[in-house]
Amino acid sequence: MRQGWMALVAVAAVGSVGVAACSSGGGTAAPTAADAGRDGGAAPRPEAGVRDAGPQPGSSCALPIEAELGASLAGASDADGKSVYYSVPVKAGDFLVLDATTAATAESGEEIVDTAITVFNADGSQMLANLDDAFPRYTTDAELFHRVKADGTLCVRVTDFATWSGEASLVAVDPNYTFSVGKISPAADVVTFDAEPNDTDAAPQAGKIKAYSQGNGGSTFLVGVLASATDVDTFKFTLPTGAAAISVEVPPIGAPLAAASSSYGSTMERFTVTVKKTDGTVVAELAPPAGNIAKVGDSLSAPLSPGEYLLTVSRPAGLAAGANDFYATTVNFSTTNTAETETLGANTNDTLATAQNLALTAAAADPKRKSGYLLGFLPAGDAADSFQFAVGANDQVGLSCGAARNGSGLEGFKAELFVAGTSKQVETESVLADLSWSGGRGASKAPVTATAAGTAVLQLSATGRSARNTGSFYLCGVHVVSP
Ligand SMILES: [Ca+2]
Ligand SMILES: [Ca+2]
Ligand SMILES: [Ca+2]
Ligand SMILES: [Ca+2]
Repeated sequence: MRQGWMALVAVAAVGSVGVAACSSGGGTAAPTAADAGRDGGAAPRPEAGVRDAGPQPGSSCALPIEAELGASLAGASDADGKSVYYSVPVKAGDFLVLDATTAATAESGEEIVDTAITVFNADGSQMLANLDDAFPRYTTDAELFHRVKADGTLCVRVTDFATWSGEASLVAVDPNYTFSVGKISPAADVVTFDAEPNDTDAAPQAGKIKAYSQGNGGSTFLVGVLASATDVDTFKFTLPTGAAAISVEVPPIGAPLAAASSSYGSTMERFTVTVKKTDGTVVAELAPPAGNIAKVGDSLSAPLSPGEYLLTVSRPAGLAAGANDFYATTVNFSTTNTAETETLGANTNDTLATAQNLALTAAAADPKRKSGYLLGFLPAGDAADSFQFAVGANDQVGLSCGAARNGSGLEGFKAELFVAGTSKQVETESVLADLSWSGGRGASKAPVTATAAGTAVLQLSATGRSARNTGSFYLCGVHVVSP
């Protein structure tokens, strides 16, 4: 669940960080000496107070619109390829949230500008952070988190996605956005802010959970810095009543800084996240693959029983400490998929003949698309789990399954689809890519087409279990699309 800029910068009550209703920024910045000569050499400057075709405030890092921390400023990508530049005074250690929000919803399309944000040093010569959409992606709006390395001024560019990615851009029907920049407040009720010492399981930092406004569970926005080569940050949470799972996003906090690539600008490419019981038993862990840190799954997602848990953020194995190893992520405590009916040790769904029925529900927007979601466990001794559902002739069966990629200790997790008793497709989960059978981007295999109406069975199994990570869970979504 998205926390929102205001919630992240606001302290609980009176004395909150001032969020300027109307900033002094727009239109008041004067041309600086630094940009003299850039706009036509010897041409005379316009008279003070006269605006002509010369550079407008916001047109470059040399001529930015001033934005104080806490400011929200109206802007627009109202010319093809237009970017607007803002200057922001900052201090070392400031943890910033930068938003460019629009009227976009999860359903809206290209009629509303798709915003993107890039953070530079003051003169624009060095990129410090770069981002298209938020992580996870809710809409096309940009939401970027960045920890400031040194006192000074940042230059922040807001532009549209096409310009950001180096493509030709056309003005959207609604080109308007609000650019906001603020300091994340450790006192905000949605924020759990790294406060040392929190290095041991014996003395963790208490994490905050803000209850959802609807439904069971809650969330926190977790931010911190691994300040030394040995720093780890451990937080303690109690699973909220009615919640049954934890999810921790693993955004591209430190992806290489480059055009058309999203990165918060941390010197740590990704982080390892470990969930333990308070007795030290690891129940879930998502650790970036050695040598392929950026290929880690994009979130840990694990079922939990009621109780207290320790969540540790640490530096991926083999990664040297950097100068600004910060992290920023959303942690959700929520409900999860319907669990298999097999109880541990009963092994009632191990074969095709004993497959459990999987209920598929038609999508409200598209009755030809039906989906079912499941949570299962493959503890030692459980040979396989099987789930059956009906398919029609020429139905396409896609799926998205995760075990180790979601933080489970299962190894060699395998998905195999049978139609009318015949194996049609099989795939073993790789630690480097999601197991996803679809026609979409990032698919590991294409969907399976049923040649005739019949019963399909999805069978899941594993070849091994981690000695460290006791999680034996997996999650699957099954999607059947009729012609
Ligand atoms: Ca720390
Ligand atoms: Ca620590
Ligand atoms: Ca099972
Ligand atoms: Ca089973």
